[in-house]
Amino acid sequence: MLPGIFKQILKHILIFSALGILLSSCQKQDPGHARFEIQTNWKFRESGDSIWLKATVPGCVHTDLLDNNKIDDPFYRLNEHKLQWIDKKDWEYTTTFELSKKLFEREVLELEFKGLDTYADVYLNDSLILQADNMFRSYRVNCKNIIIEGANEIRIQFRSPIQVGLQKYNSLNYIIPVSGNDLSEIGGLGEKRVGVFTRKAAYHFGWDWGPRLVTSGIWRPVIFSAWNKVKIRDLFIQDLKIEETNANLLAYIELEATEDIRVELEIKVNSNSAIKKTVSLKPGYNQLEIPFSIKKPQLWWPNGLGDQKLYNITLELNKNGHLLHSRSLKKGLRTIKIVQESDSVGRSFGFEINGIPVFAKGVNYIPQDMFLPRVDSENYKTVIRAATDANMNMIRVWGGGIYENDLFYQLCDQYGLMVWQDFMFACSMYPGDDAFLQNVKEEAIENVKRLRNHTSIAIWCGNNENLSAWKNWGWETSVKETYGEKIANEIWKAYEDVFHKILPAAVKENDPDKFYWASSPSAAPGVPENDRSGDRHYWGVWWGKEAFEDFSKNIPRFMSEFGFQSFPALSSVKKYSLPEDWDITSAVMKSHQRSSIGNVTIEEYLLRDYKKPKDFEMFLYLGQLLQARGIKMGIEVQRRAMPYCMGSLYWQINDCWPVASWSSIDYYGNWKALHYTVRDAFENIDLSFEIQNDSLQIFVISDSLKNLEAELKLSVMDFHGKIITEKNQKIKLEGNKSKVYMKYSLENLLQSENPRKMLVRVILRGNDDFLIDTELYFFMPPKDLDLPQPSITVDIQEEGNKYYLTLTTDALAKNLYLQSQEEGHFSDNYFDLLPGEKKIVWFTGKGETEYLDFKNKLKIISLVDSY
Ligand code: BMA
Repeated sequence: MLPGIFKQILKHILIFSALGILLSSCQKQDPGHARFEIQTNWKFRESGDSIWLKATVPGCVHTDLLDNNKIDDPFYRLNEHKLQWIDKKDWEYTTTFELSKKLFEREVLELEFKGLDTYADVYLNDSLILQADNMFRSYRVNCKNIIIEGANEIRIQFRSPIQVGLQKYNSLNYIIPVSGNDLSEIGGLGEKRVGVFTRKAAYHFGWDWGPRLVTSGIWRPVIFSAWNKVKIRDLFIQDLKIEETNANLLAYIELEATEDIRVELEIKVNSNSAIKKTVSLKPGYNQLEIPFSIKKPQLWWPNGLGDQKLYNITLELNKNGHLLHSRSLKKGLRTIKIVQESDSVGRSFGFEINGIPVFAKGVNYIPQDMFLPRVDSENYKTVIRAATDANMNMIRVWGGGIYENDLFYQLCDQYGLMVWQDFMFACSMYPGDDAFLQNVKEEAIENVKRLRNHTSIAIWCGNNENLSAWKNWGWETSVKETYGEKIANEIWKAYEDVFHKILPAAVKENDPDKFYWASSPSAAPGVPENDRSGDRHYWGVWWGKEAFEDFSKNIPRFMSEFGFQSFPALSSVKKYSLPEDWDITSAVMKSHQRSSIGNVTIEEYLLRDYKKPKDFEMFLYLGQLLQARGIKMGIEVQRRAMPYCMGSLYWQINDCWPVASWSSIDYYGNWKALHYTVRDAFENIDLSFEIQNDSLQIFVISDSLKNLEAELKLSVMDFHGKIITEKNQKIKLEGNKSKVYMKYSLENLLQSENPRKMLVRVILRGNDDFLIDTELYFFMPPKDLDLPQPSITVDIQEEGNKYYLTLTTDALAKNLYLQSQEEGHFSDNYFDLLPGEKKIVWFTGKGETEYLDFKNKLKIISLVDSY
């Protein structure tokens, strides 16, 4: 990521020019409507201070303090711990903006606060116009009577979410159970976990991959609008029936008018008129339902199964040939169904798109930064592209973060990533008083309405692990023991009110075709997880210290979480630490590790499969290989088990600060070994091995919808490429299926050779000789392999901002690891290279790189160099 200050400048330039385009197009088209973002002249101070400092809006207190050199980088070394005073204070933001006579004379003048974090009293020209208390909601205020022509002042007072939380915490005569992810001790609050009282991103209070940095601020834009006559408040396109010949759609339109008015309404699809009619509007809110259709629709498919066709749909309101207001959106056409069928075991759980059962391949997603406003469009593109580049078709927006920005979902629509969308509740029980429930209801309705047009939204889910915590982690029992049945019932009632009433109603009323699932994981609403029905989070690997091989004993109907940690590579570790910190027991490394069992667990698993690394850098390298090895096993076990299991979402794709975590991409956007491995494990047609009764079973898992004529070629060879045995077989590869196509006893394959020195290579080719996949099997875990020291050669060609590397070796180079001193991305890394093979990898630099510099500083090692 760019350093904060540069990013802010760049962002302003971009937003400014985007705004310019927006305003000029608005002026041409909708002369009655004007809209601008109030972005300039913002100042902030701690409440009561006399000095105002320059502020960035959207932004937050921590980044403003950082930009004013009042604090050090919160992510560096142990700085987080020194910054805990910030969340105990109240903060104030202010700006002035000019209103021209022309705008002032419009009939309706409004201010919209897209995101206030969190307890905010908003004053316009010294009048209190809003009291906000939910970061996930936006607030619109009609300010016609308060706003003036000329200079106007906005002032926003943010109350400390910690102080408000403490008041709420202390006012209850029992403690609401909350997981230890709320890092109250770091915040100096001891056991008082106050995060649940505030509708604010839970991860701000700490998580087992995140720091505790409870910020405040204006995190999304402040918009001023002035308009006359009529405004489109909402447009929702509901699918009525999508068939090959026709898509029947229904436009739900919400309009606000200032007078009795007849307008000509037109819906256009890709600029062509789909329907036109004249409607009469009354002053105030008007709701219309207008059916229309698209002939011979081109369908939208998830990544890997087809194109992501999106239609531009525009609603225009005209009067006597003049455009009054318009709104556009992009929409894909597809059917989506969650299939839950009872069978001899339990009840299935899987997604069906356009009538086809689709195995969900994907990942869990957390917010990309502790300080949300600095996540820019490049960061969004990087993470969504990384997901689809790794052959994923689903991403889960996890409930301890935020309902993401529109851009996130636009990219998911565009790239074919289905979204499993949690509501923002995680690992806690919550208050159930009327004000809290009402707040949640408004939040749910607003976010469902904001996101429902996105083709990518595949499922709404009430919460993350709240049900498991209550029923399976002993919370219900301990509340009953401590406070009695009555309090336990009260807490459970709050659960039922939110997850079994308010949220499903918000989905049913506003996004009626979408499926609502009360909790992830669960077997059914109110029924905790198991392997027979519903979705599951399996944490026996990692938390239970179970072997990676145990993934095969824990196959659910849909795996929505499982994971294993690693550290980022040394180049990333260097950015937040000093050489003296490079030891997993150092204070800095322990602080950038938030899992209570963290570093020792990595070490313990590592020594099960790998030899002891010779130094810290090699520990980081092996740790990444270990993570990749484990998660690959999990993914492949789950894919092989289709259609019993119909989804595999590992935990987690990204980080919100530099840390050791379960992520496959580190905070700086660098792929760990896991992300490269996931790309292979999620391939549409994937070779996969399973040992059963001392036999090697060769599966091909195909997500392709077509059957194929193909050929399997198996070779047993030593690490110098000498082939011992070869077996070929022509196969009819069945589409959308996982099946064993070859099976040999290990004895038969090995003959009497030494298993430490042998491997099996299987190649899958299409009939036209087209290479589909290659997979290697080793008879022993990496620590027991008798690896030769390979001599690796590399030829480097420069082309534009890329370097093409051609790699060869004289003996097996296991987990060949390319490192550049320059920031950039290798197209492949951590792969096994066999003698006789030629591997081409390209490096795309983030900045300018000199050829000689790149060449001289390129470092290549392999597993044998790590101990
Ligand atoms: C699951 C997630 C997160 C957590 C992760 C790793 O419980 O839902 O809450 O970070 O496991 O422990």
